[in-house]
Amino acid sequence: MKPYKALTIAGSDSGGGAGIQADLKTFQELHAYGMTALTAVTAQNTLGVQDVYPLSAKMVQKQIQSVGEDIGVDALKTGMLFNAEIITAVAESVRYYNWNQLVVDPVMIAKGGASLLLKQAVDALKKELLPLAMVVTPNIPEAEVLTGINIRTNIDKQDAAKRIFNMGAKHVIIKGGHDEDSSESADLLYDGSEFTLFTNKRIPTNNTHGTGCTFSAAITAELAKGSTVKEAISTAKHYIQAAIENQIFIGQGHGPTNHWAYKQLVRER
Ligand code: PXL
Repeated sequence: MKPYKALTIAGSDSGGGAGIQADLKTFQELHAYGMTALTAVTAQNTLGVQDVYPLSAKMVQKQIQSVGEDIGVDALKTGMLFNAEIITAVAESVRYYNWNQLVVDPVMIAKGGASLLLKQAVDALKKELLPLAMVVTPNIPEAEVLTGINIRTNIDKQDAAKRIFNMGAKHVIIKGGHDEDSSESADLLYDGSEFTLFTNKRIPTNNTHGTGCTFSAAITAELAKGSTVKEAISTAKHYIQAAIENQIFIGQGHGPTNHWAYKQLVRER
């Protein structure tokens, strides 16, 4: 059997809950062969981000090249990109290899408030990377930064999704996890013609660190395996629900999700 191959271009979370660590765990659980191009190292645990050290754009590009020249990629995702130089290098590589199964998770700030994308880099993300994206996965605060819309109602959410679609991404999914007044977590997908809602019940828990990384990694793994975007999102929604519902307790702060829960549930079924 030929393995399906997924690449993540993202930062390292030493605590293991977010970033490339979350991506690799998710790829593995969903049976995609995982590869990485590291953009930055964070010294981090469940209490917060203690330090951030970005790699050079050149070194990011070389890692992508090493993977592209030898192994190949069925689908890829981006997470923490940190600065405009890295974004430009990534966009250049994606165009060079004609990789169109690209999931962009527009990571901006960590839960504790640490910046994972410099303010000056938001424009580069919009202009250079979103036009290459098959799927972009903003949460509500990220969708607000991308569009300048203050998202309060469902209509605002739809307007923001349309606005981001017009930046060039083929599918926009605005995640509902930050809508804490709701008893549900409803993710709104827009594909340029229709809206689709992916809804699950909200779980009261503090252990949600790396949720966005994990969700976008699951979409990427499923795209690598040949799923349609809607199928990939549906599986990713189940994967992240299992990871939040079956919580594990790691560290003293904001803990990670449970990456093995989905497979465990499937096995027990
Ligand atoms: O969840 C966003 C994210 C992405 N990448 C890295 C992170 C975080 C959040 O903390 O640390 C490396």
